Amino acid sequence: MSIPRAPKSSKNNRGTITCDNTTIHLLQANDFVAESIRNQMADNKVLMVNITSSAGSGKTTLMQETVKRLKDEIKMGILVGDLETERDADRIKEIGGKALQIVTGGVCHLEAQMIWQALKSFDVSGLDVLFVENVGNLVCPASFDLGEDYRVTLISTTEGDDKPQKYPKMFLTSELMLVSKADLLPYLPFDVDAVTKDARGINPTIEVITISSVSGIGIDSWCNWLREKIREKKSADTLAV
Ligand SMILES: Nc1nc2c(ncn2[C@@H]2O[C@H](COP(=O)(O)OP(=O)(O)OP(=O)(O)O)[C@@H](O)[C@H]2O)c(=O)[nH]1
Ligand SMILES: [Mg+2]
Repeated sequence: MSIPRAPKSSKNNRGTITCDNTTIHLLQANDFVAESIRNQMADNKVLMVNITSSAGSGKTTLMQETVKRLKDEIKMGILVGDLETERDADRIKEIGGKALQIVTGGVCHLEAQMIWQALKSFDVSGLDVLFVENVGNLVCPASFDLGEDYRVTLISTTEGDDKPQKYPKMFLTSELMLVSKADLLPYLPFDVDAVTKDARGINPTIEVITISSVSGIGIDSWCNWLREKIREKKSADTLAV
């Protein structure tokens, strides 16, 4: 008896984007919804931060650490995207965070309409910041505006310091690069200065903070970055009124 083989093509009917023209139309539709989300966040004075990285770079662990440190000071909500399972949202909820999982059913990135749908059952009023943990992948999430104020990309010491040049769009479209798992630097051939130079060669204004959710290196700087952006968002909204 022959064992059924998994389909190799990604041209299936689940929303995967492979055709050039379709991609252009889809991105236009995405941007339209993203703008509506941006307006909703402005109305609610909520800072929105899209967290991206390769799979396993430490996004959820950073979210857990951020909740632990700031939950008494900053009101946070976290939408988490994954192809399957509720595991990341469960990890955040276990330590008292407000989280909702978006299961994409095989789609390798979050799209604005997924956020729009999630927001129907996730109340953002009263929040200071809405984080979106994107699907772990440095390629397609770079093309989808979710309506965020800032895009923050993690690059972990375990994945190699060559990623900015290999996946330039993600670093071009991010305002902050977090070099994660810095506790492992003594054991790995990872050059923070070189990765910073490469990222700034692509995006001269990208900010860089080196962090470890395990040892706590740089987490104060990350929290201060967040505090500053929340403050700026609230005062910008006030000025606009
Ligand atoms: N040494 C070390 N390990 C870490 C650090 N942060 C996360 N990890 C580990 O890295 C692994 C992946 O961490 P996650 O936080 O699940 O990564 P993620 O980016 O959310 O993964 P996906 O959602 O699957 O893309 C886990 O085993 C974590 O314990 C860190 O700062 N240092
Ligand atoms: Mg995760």
